[in-house]
Amino acid sequence: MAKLKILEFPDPRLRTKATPVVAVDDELRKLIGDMLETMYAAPGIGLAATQVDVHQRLLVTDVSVDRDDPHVLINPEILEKDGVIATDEGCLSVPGYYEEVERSEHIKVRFLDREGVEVELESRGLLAVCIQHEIDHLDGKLFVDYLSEAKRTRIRKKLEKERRQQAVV
Ligand code: GNR
Ligand code: NI
Repeated sequence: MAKLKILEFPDPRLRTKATPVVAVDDELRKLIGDMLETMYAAPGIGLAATQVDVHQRLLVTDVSVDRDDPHVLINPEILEKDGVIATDEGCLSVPGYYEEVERSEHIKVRFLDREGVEVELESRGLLAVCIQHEIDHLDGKLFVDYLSEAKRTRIRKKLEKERRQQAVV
């Protein structure tokens, strides 16, 4: 397995709309292993392929306290959503910033698992939030897009400045 590099806002590649996975094969399973390793090392509770510059509809998540309950969702589709939940969200592609975002509290999602078997999953709370956050990545959307333009610009400028300072060290 290998740890992958995570793209950071405002990298334009994060705005790519991912296309469906066409084959659940060993090459894809290698990518899944690398994404899980990258998510656990970060550490994060989810990671979308978009964040590692692979523009296919694939995400991984693990919201368990013990970090031993991974979910792999290939070509996810939200079938039903209801309720509202507000969560302080963070993102590995927007390091260091946490802001409240409202999403559906309960979702039903259909996807292929890592064996290519079609699965339906009902989730609520943090897992539902995380899956919605990751599907947004696959559509080129970031949690900062739900904030005011002023907040988004402030975050972008701070991250750009940090990156400039890293470049000269
Ligand atoms: O690690 C993460 N934490 C998190 C917290 C609240 C809502 C969503 C998330 S996802 C984030 C990892 C990430 O950036 N996934 O794309
Ligand atoms: Ni994210």
